[in-house]
Amino acid sequence: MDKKADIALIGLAVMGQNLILNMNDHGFVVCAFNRTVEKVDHFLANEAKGTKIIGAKSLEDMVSKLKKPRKVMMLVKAGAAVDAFIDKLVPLLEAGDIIIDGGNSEYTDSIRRAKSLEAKNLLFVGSGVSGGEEGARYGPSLMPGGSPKAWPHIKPIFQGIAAKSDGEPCCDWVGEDGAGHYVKMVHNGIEYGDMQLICEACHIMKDVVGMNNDEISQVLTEWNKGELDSFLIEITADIMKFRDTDGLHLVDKIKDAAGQKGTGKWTAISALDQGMPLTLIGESVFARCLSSLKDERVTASKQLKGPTQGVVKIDDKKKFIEDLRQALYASKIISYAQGFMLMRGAAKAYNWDLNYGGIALMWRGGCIIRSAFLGEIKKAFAKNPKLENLLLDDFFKVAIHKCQDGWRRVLSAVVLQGIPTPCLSSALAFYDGYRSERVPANIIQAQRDYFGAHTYELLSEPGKHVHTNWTGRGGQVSSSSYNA
Ligand code: 2AM
Repeated sequence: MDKKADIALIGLAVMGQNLILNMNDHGFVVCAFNRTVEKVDHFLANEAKGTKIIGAKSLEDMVSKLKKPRKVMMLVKAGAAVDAFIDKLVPLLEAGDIIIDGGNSEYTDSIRRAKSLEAKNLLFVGSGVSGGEEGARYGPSLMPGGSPKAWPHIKPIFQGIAAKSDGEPCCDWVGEDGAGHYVKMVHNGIEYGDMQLICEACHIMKDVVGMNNDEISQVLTEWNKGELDSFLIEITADIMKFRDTDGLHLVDKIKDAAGQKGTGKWTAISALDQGMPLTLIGESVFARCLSSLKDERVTASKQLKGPTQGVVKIDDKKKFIEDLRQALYASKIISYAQGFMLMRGAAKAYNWDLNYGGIALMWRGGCIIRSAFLGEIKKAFAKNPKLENLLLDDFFKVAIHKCQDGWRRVLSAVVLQGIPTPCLSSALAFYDGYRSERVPANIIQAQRDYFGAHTYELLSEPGKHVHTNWTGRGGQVSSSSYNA
């Protein structure tokens, strides 16, 4: 048996196994390995039976079975396990060989690993992989970044196994060092936002319009035929109508305390670090935090009153549902505009040359946020690769103009009725802030100068920083030598 493998894959949990089977389906010979080596034989004798997949008994054995330059992909637990395998692999590899981390690693780790491996003449790829187990098996969205020299060697495998959208692979080179994992992180943040927006829309249908779960499911199914066509709307339509064995809706029996694994939080942290107003994703993370304070909410619900004027009357239910659809669509536009603002900021901070249209295409299929909408984002960046903000693209400008009146009507109703809509509301606040030539930050500057002599800049004298003695008589402006 001296058949050499095209790639090795370490990590035989479900994601790893499914990626191997997917690669095999596309004609690549894969060598499988796992820390617990018995799992290799089990995999070969069961899931991989009758395929061209080969196995290895040790890392040395695995490396000896690979074509050069060797490509070793890891799908192991993020963190120490990745570093442990890298440390063991380095002495076994030669200059130009490629180590790929397909796990859910933090982008800062990928930046560090790329730099350290490149210093050893090895190539590193940190790749986002999205689409869950099903995606891994039949077509994930792949977001590889790292050492650019690795890309031509892994491109046929990655683009071969990735999901396709209109015949194009949902996989392209993202950028240097940690760019792939960064973009995957933003994908997950956007996923948090999309999920929370849909929850808010369902909440409004239930408590403002008074609809039951089956009616909500029907509306979502309708929405899924138009601008909002997406995987998350589709599965939520299924969830809302799903009945338990006793005939009751299962969703109503689930505890309203959302879990999280951290990628939404990382996205928000990165936004704060960069000073980017990623308000919608931030609110979606906080909404999960608030939901998980279940006991506190139960106590508070018995003591804190809502609005006194009672339930808002909806005269034209059909019109209100259309307003709600527009509110959801407009908020989604804001969320993606903010997500791309964040990536633009990161590209500047980390020196990445990100291909924004390519990123939209990578997310167009295969992953959790896949949607028709991403096709429009792809088009916007194809028209203008230097587009500064999605909101300034003609398509999205017209769309948000068309939606905004309905969006405002819905939010007026939910505010009057006391329904929490952190994402729908923060999206509108962002829109109104972003389109404002003048915001009240001049008062903040005055306050900062008043209590801390932080100085301010006069509109009439750009670049000049001045301080005023606000408590002194006359309050005259005096020049200052310090730059705040
Ligand atoms: P195992 O089967 O030997 O547990 C997902 O958990 C994958 O990551 C599995 O393949 C698992 O290997 C691997 N993994 C988890 N923790 C690890 C560690 N500390 N070192 C190496 N592999 C690890």
